[in-house]
Amino acid sequence: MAGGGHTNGHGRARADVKASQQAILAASCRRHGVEPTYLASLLERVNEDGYVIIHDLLSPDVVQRIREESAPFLTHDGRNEIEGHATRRIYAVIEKTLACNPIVEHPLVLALLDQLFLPNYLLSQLQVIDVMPGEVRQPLHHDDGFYPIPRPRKPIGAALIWAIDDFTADNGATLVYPRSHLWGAVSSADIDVSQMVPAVMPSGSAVFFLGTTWHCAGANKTDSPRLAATTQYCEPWARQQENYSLAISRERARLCSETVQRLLGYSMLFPFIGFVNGRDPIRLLRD
Ligand SMILES: O=C(O)CCC(=O)C(=O)O
Repeated sequence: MAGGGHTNGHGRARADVKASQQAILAASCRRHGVEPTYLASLLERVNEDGYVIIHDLLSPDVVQRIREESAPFLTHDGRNEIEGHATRRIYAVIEKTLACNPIVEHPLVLALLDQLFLPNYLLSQLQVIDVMPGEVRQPLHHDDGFYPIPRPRKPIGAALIWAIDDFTADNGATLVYPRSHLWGAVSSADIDVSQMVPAVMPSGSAVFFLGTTWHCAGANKTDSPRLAATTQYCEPWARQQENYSLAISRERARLCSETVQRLLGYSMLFPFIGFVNGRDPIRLLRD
């Protein structure tokens, strides 16, 4: 009897978790205007493979604005292998241009993130990345590897690489290792790069992957640069990689939507993380 009761208790708990996940998905789809079965199919791919490629996310206008407004800042090659000695990057992007804001707060991305992280998850990084001709493959990594919490575990963040140029197998398309989000601790030297999949996709698409998914930028063997942007997000209890309270001025943050403001850090994980003077920091932008 006791055993049966225990089993039923577990069954009920599982059913409650599933019902609550479905409620979160339905509410998030309503809020962001996303079709629930489409979102569920993307989420299934992410949970299975650790990543999904999503086509047709950006209009040509948004792509063109990112390209034009980034160009003046793409002047310096990287300082190490991870930045890429033949790769140019823009940090603190929002201080320089608002052209990338539509990708930071893309409704489909927010709907996906709502399923993975606690409310008021944060933007951890926003970069524009231009992989120049001749660049070699970036070292393999997973994006939440700098949080000192052993694997296997749930991801602490998730990222997208947005194709501004078409991504091809030859021009440096991001390489992703399917199902590597499930791995425990491994050394990058033991990973078989030949099993990695290039995120081949047209301009305006993005590859979405978990912070636990191993990946890297591919080598650019062509004569043209490969322009991309990346948005990375983290749980609201984790420290953001870019220190936005110092990198983005309050005047600049005031030019952003409330969604982007909250993603930058003008938000709280209620009741105790992120407050300013005991209150929600979004008030700082309204005073
Ligand atoms: O540019 C890419 O395709 C990947 C970049 C990346 O993973 C990184 O810089 O951490």
